[in-house]
Amino acid sequence: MIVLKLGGSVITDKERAETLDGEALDRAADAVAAALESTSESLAEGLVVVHGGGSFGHHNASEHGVTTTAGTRDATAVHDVHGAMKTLNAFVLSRLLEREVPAVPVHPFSAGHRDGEGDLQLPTGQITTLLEEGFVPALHGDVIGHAGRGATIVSGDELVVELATSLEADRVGLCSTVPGVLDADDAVIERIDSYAAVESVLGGSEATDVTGGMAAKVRALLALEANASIFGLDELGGFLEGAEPGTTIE
Ligand code: IP8
Repeated sequence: MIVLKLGGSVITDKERAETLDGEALDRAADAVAAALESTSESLAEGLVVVHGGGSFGHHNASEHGVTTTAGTRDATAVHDVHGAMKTLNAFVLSRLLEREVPAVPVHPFSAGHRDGEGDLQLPTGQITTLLEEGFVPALHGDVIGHAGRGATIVSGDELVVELATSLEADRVGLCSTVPGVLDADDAVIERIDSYAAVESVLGGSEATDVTGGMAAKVRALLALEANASIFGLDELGGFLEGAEPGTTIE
């Protein structure tokens, strides 16, 4: 099965709070619908969609001072962040449903938590059941209960890594605003099999913040069993049909 992340910056207008990039979301939904219709082999065991926040969720989180590590015990803050992400999730679901993609919501806030070590605990029984029953579960970056800290943020990238591991994904795709991981000359690096090989272009080892940029993504994806691809929206259809566009992280 495939775990696909739609980057928040791809499907929203990052310049304006809580504004969708409707055209980009339509293109993404078209690609997903077409790939499911073509009964592509790599989708035979199903598809899980995860999306980020973009102009939804992030500004609410920063207004309330909530990050992946700084928690809140203010219920209003939780409602604000979760509410914004549910609004975006509803947009994503409706665009998929319009194209007869059987997408259904799974909200991380209600599905998981962080333990006292800060590690994400995300039971996946409901997701595997939904997959087996032919649905396309759609998760999103969210606020989540955090033992000892109230509630913190879980990013879409973190969910992708967790789901790819627990669901034993065959392939992982990150649809991004860039066509892949870029080298110093802005050319797409086709394959990455070790962090050391790309450290000079991606930055030093401090760059481990889970929501922070390409360096953190690459490090997390290198740790996965499955190959992961980072590519732009133009390549989403190809990826879902089995191609390895953009950068492949082995
Ligand atoms: O955009 C975080 O998800 P991301 C969403 O994947 C928030 O980092 C801030 C609730």
